[in-house]
Amino acid sequence: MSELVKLTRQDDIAVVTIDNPPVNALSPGVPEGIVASIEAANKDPEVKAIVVIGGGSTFIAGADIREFGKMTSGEKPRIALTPKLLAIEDSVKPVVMAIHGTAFGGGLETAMAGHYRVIAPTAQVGQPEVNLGIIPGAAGTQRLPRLAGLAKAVEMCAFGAPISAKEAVAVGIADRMIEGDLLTGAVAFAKEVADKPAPKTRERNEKLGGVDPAVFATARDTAKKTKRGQPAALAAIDAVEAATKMSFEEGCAYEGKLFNECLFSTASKALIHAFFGERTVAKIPGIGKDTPVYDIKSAAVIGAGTMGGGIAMNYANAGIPVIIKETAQDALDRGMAVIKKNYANSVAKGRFSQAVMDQRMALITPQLTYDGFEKADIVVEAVFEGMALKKEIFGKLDEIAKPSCILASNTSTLSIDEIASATKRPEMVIGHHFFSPANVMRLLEVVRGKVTSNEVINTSMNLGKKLKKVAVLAGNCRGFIGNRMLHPYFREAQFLIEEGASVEEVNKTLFDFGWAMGPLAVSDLAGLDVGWRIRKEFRHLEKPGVRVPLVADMLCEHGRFGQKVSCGFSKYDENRKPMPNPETAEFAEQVAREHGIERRVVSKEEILDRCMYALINEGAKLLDEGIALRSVDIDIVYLNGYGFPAWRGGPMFYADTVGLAKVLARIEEFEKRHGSDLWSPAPLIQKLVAEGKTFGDRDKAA
Ligand code: T1G
Repeated sequence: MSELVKLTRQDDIAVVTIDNPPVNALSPGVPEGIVASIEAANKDPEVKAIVVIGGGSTFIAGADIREFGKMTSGEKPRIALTPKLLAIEDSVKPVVMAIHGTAFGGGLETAMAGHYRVIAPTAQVGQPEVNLGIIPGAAGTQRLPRLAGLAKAVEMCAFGAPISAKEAVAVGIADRMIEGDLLTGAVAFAKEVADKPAPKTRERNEKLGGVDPAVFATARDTAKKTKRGQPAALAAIDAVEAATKMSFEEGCAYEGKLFNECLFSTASKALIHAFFGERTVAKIPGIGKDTPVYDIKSAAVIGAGTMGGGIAMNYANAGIPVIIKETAQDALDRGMAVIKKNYANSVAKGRFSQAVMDQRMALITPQLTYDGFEKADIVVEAVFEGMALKKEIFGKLDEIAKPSCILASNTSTLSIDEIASATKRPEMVIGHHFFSPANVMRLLEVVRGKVTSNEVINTSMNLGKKLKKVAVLAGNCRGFIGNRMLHPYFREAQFLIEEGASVEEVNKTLFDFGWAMGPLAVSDLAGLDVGWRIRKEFRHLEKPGVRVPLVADMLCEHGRFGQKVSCGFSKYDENRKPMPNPETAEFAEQVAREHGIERRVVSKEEILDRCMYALINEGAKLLDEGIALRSVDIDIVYLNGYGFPAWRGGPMFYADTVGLAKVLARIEEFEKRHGSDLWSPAPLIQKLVAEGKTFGDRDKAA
């Protein structure tokens, strides 16, 4: 019997316990151990029925995702799970699957191969494979519709969201909810069914008939809109639909074919990179589980503007009482009104109840004074992007906050070290850069200053998880990781319109690539005046004689600040639908005329490469400087903060898929044409190309 699966007995019930921490993944040895245990139980005359349960905090969370890389690299052949699940289903003695925590992917498929399923009230079940760019590969698309019906199966397999225990019972996946101890309840249930026939899910076809074909058509339309660039969602719909047309065996073979096609797709490799990336970024070299963390039980936010309000909501959502301070009553009222409206929208959409909203609102204390700040475990400053104001505030906090209070700034560009210099405790100062809307966007850029302590960094990374954010550690430089890389990306987008591309061509090219929005559309949404103000603040840092984009400044000088005034690079109608803005084209032609820039037809390929390679090149410089720890950190920043398509894996992963040699050659071409002040290749790219390595290889070696 494998170490990963244990077989015990409770009276005449065999208990098979999976013990493969942390999530009981179906690693090699686990499926084999389950089948061997069930076979042994069937041979034991004293055994009447069998319970399968997960050890630790969860049932099976799926196949072992780490094995996929070995399969796609040819290191290991794919070991099909389906035959093992058939062996479970063919058990003569009834098999009861006892589910707690999560039964995801291969975990739910294993549960459905059992004859009965009982479930703990807080458990979740799901087929989240599409989030990894694949589809269920162990008959999930064939057994799930037989238990839950076709519509529910399509929804779960094509869109990947888990369902609650209550819903699992309601739709027929689970047979009973077990309140109290799950094993006790499962053994009692097994005794009840011991003498009953063991119903095989694969033979339960009653829910496969009479389905409205619109179920599949509607799902395909939704998938085309919401799962752009991700073929797995459509493949999952095809596989579930096959259950209505093919036998179980034929359906499984068809599912297997689609599974393989998806598994070897770049989209799947990218999404699996993102899955593990989100876990890797939490690991900071030199800061381990033994590094102390401060206990954050209360918070205070300075500024009730768009960012301050969203940040306060994150704390309230996590159950942490939070003060929100403003300088004027009207500003405070406006901020609180936005918070209230945001919560009311969530209640209206059924995300949570009015009672939950009231609880969260009650945790937010609006005020105009610093009263209570002396008790706060963390203060987050979210005021206007001006160094003088921030230093004044941190100087004040230095006087009133308790010694163990973490002093965080939500600045998106300013130096954390300079802000910290306004205090006598710079080791307690750190950047907590949230992304707008802060209560929605998952990314939290945690910016360490030169002397920020490991305890403060570790606390911030853990706090990120508590606030349901993906925290990524960045070094202190202008724009940290995300905004620093965005600068050359936006620069090239603007240069391209000066050289002859239209705003629409630039936006569409990057949108088609997969970005949520094109660069000039993002600038219009964020407000051109934000960048204009920062450019004016840093004008003195610009190197004389080096080309800078000029159209945005001209638009701002004419008050064309973007969507908020219905006019920026593009014009916007009352429904915010973009239309060409002739002024932008005029300003671009004027800039070209005045600066001797040749106007020409610019290819889609050049638009994409100029924008993407500018981003990637800057990313490589960040890695060289240690501002970003790993290339995957950069990828996770862009996937969770900048609308970069997850199925492309992130800018650095994308560069590896293109091939660094090709990327370098193109950068060198641009350097020749546009000069090394703008396009000097990052030494890291040159080094990796010389060594025949990738960014991924560098991460593995880190
Ligand atoms: N395989 C391998 N490692 C896994 C894993 C998995 N399925 N799930 C989690 N881990 C690792 C993770 O990398 C981390 O490692 C640690 O476990 C804790 O995870 C045949 C083909 C279950 C909700 O997609 O959604 O089945 O960083 O930090 O926040 O049809 O993990 O500590 O080294 O996320 O408590 C389908 C994936 C697979 C579920 C727990 N299953 N996992 O969340 O912990 S495909 C999934 C999760 C499949 C079949 C197909 C979450 C979780 P480390 P964690 P958590």
